[in-house]
Amino acid sequence: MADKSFLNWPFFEDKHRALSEALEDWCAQNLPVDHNDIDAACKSLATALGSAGFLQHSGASEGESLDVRSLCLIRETLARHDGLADFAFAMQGLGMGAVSLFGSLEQRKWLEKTRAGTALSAFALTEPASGSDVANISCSARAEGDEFVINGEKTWISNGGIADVYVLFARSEDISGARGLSTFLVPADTPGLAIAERLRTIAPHPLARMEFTDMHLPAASLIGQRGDGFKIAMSVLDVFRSTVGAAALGFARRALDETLSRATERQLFGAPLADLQMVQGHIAEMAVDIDAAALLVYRAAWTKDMGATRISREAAMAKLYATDKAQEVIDKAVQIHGGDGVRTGSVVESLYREIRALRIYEGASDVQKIVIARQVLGAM
Ligand code: COS
Repeated sequence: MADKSFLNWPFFEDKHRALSEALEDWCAQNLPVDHNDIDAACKSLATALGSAGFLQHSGASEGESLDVRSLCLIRETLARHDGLADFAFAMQGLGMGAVSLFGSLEQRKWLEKTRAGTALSAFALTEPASGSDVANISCSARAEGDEFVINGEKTWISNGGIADVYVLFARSEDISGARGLSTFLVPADTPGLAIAERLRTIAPHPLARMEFTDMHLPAASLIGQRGDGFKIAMSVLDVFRSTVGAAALGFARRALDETLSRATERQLFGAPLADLQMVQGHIAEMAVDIDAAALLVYRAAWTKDMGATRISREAAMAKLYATDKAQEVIDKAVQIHGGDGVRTGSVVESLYREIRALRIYEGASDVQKIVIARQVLGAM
């Protein structure tokens, strides 16, 4: 059973402890799911999380704000039980993040569906030539009368191919750099939108490369102001990067739980593994890394929930530290499991594959360092 003592930290309120308990019960009854057909699994996970009410936390209606501590707690808990469940929840939040933060009343109608689990959403930002360098986006949104005409490509789009609605970032202004981008809400059945390729990864999730050819969008598709696309993307990432750290934390906690069982049950040299000081050293380091990551994740979430407008530094620190340390924690778990640690289908083997992408998506570790350094230098 994972350590829950962190819930007594001053970052949390009773509603968070109640949420954690309810979700833990739900996970015990519903997870893990079969991963054979990941599209079907993600759809049914969204339906199940929606009907159980947990997806309500993935978005915010007009006048509400996202509770980042709840987002993080849910991701951490789901990730501890099943990475695909975490993914299904996370995408409803990230996909609709721009609508939660900046959407019009009409656009927010989609939120009712994504929060109920009856529609799936996706965040279409990355392009073949601009993953880390968002200001370099080249997908174009040409204004034509009261419409925008979209041409270009997006890649590594999570939920690509199964989403019902996409939030798309494209260049609407005739200027290069961050100020030329805008954000659009695009139903998946819009003519001109095509799923060009499904992408396979070491920990399979629904992912696609998409092409847009003369796709006409009404002006009402614009989320926020024209030219504000870069800032909208960064504001969404400020919220959701902490939650990536939370998912990493969930994976790391699971790796420690598995290690504790292994170390107490497995006999070596006539005694449990846990009697060996070198194993104890690993366990101590894993526990410290997990607590330090949790402090950074929930510090970032709490700071945002207390009303901070920008938490770039806190969110980047949380994501960088939690994902990098989770990788180390899981690697130690694999080592302590010996051959069973690399046996296909074992829990730690799947965690080992699952954690890797978190150090890349929503801003690679290297990008988080750039964000942190700029904030620290800027504060001088
Ligand atoms: N919230 C609001 N505004 C922000 C912001 C934030 N978090 N971050 C930057 N901005 C604003 C800046 O204040 C600046 O505004 P002004 O032009 O008014 O001064 C503008 O946006 C441009 O910012 P900056 O100069 O920092 O842009 P850069 O192109 O240098 O940004 C990084 C570089 C690397 C920080 C950025 O491109 C980034 O985060 N990349 C990673 C993206 C990512 O996560 N990709 C994965 C795809 S999603 S799976």
